[in-house]
Amino acid sequence: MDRAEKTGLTFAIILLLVFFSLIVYAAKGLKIDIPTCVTDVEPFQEGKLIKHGEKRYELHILARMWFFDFNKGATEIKIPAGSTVDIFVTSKDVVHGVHIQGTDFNIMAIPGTVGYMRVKFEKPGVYHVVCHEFCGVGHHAMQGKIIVE
Ligand SMILES: [Cu+2]
Repeated sequence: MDRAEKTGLTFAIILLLVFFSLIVYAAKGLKIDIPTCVTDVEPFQEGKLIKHGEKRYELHILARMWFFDFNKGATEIKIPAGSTVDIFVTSKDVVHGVHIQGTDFNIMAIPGTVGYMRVKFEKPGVYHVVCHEFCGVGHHAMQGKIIVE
């Protein structure tokens, strides 16, 4: 190994350590949440909004051709500002995507699996939910609303 190789290798290792430190900093320091696929929750067949307490909710979004079922067939829900919502996502038929505009929530809805992410809705307003995976002729109309009051 000559000097140039050693320098290159050292530089590459330092760069890896810097990148790894930045990932740890983003996760722990900035508390950036990464969406996950959960394995201990069975895929559900119906959308459901469950209230667990003051400003604490659990939302099961069922994506299907071609709408989002947020709560027993409803395509929009209302929650108070400042609510923390544990959001689970699955699909009844084909692959869909669920993006809640104005948040970091952006998860694929895959049949047979459940995606999860926690979102805190601080600001009042209408949060539009759109499908971001082409899922057929009704894809463009696939949308819902989360109304934060
Ligand atoms: Cu779609």
